[in-house]
Amino acid sequence: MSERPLKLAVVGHTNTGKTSLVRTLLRSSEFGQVADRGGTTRQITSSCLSVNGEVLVELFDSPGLENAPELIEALEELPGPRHEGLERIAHLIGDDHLREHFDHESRVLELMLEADIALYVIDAREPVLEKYQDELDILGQCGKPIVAVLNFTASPASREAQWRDALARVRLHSVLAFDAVVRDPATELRLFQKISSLLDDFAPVIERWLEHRRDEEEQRATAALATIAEMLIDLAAFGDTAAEAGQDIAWEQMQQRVRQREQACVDTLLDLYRFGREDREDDDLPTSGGRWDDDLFDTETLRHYGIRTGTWAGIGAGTGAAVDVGTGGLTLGTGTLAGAVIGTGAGLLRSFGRTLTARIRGQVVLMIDEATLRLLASRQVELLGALIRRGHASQTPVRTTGADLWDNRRLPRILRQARHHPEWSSLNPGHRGNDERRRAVDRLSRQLRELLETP
Ligand SMILES: Nc1nc2c(ncn2[C@@H]2O[C@H](COP(=O)(O)OP(=O)(O)O)[C@@H](O)[C@H]2O)c(=O)[nH]1
Ligand SMILES: [Mg+2]
Repeated sequence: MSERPLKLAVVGHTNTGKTSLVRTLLRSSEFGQVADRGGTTRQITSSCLSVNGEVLVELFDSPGLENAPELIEALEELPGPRHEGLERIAHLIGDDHLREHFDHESRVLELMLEADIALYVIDAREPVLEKYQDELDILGQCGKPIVAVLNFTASPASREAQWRDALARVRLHSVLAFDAVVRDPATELRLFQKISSLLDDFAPVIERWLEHRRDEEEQRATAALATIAEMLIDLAAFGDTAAEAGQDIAWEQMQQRVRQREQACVDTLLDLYRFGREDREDDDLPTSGGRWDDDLFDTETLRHYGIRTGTWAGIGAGTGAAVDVGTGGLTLGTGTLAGAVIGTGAGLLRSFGRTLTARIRGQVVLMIDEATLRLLASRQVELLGALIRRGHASQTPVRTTGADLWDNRRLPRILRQARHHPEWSSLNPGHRGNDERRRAVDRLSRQLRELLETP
């Protein structure tokens, strides 16, 4: 059994996705530089997979091997029997002149001698050229177990079969297709299982790491679902009162607070999944710079999500609901009426009435309508689903497919109940973070989890 961390070297040709793979394993888009052109990674850079401060795995990212054909010639010219590959490599590393000439390569070879195992990353779209076979030959001489990682296998140009065949010919049978930009827990598990099968001594270390990762993912998802549930409860229970004449301004201000509340939720989700703020511009997450391009209060946005908006007497959705406090009647005409309240207007009034000091005729209660709540829930749960599956090397935007989370069926009971509990919303003045609210958040979280898990 090994008492020290596993040293894992990531090697391969330039631009095959080595740094991307490390990012995905680390769950960090902050590691190294990823670029379309070659030679971005010039030095060996290391980082750790640790549990409670204890390092379990050391990851080493390396510069690409660029000059394998010449290197193999140089190795062959060195003195000594032909099968003594390891000695020749040690010789090359120790020779100042050769070292200087094969700068990148000798660093990689040194790393190979130090590491316990190497991941050889392949761009599967590339034909199996001789230079790659030379690379494999040299790496093979280092005497360390190697797992071949076929990247870009999702591409139509992938030549996965040819690569598998070529790898088998050099007796490399540990091969795995692993798209570095997609986070697929099952493939990641298989990768570690392969490593474990090649290194018995490190099996317990790897098992501990996998267990930690499972727990971490579970906790993260729980926290993320609670974040969404809290936002939804906050907004379902959010209400304001205004004089009828001033309701447009009041509604404008409310919309602003709703947008901010949603943005806070997006920020928390991105932080939880460690997509750094500075990366958002590049990552285009979930739209530009972590902001939704579509406005919450736009009917087009609702339509994109397949949320029916035409059910309320032809009044535009994405508006607030207005209930006349004095009469309990609904006010029409200014466009601030929405559906959810029609059925529950009287109840709403009662609950809000309690919080009102002045029951003046002509006063209205404004709330977020049901269509907007659906939209908020749908896009946050969709964002979460995308973040869970997103690799940290991903450079493309998250695309929302746009589907109402509840399929246009009724909102969950707990959200409808929240409408009558203004004290549950942290946006309302009389907010109390009581047990009832906590239970409501828990219940909604569980329901959201079911929706997240059913594809
Ligand atoms: N579509 C796709 N692009 C990838 C994948 N892995 C890496 N890339 C892209 O390929 C380029 C090179 O990746 P990088 O990690 O810098 O390669 P390295 O030179 O081997 O470290 C970057 O533009 C990455 O965004 C992948 O699995 N799928
Ligand atoms: Mg790199």
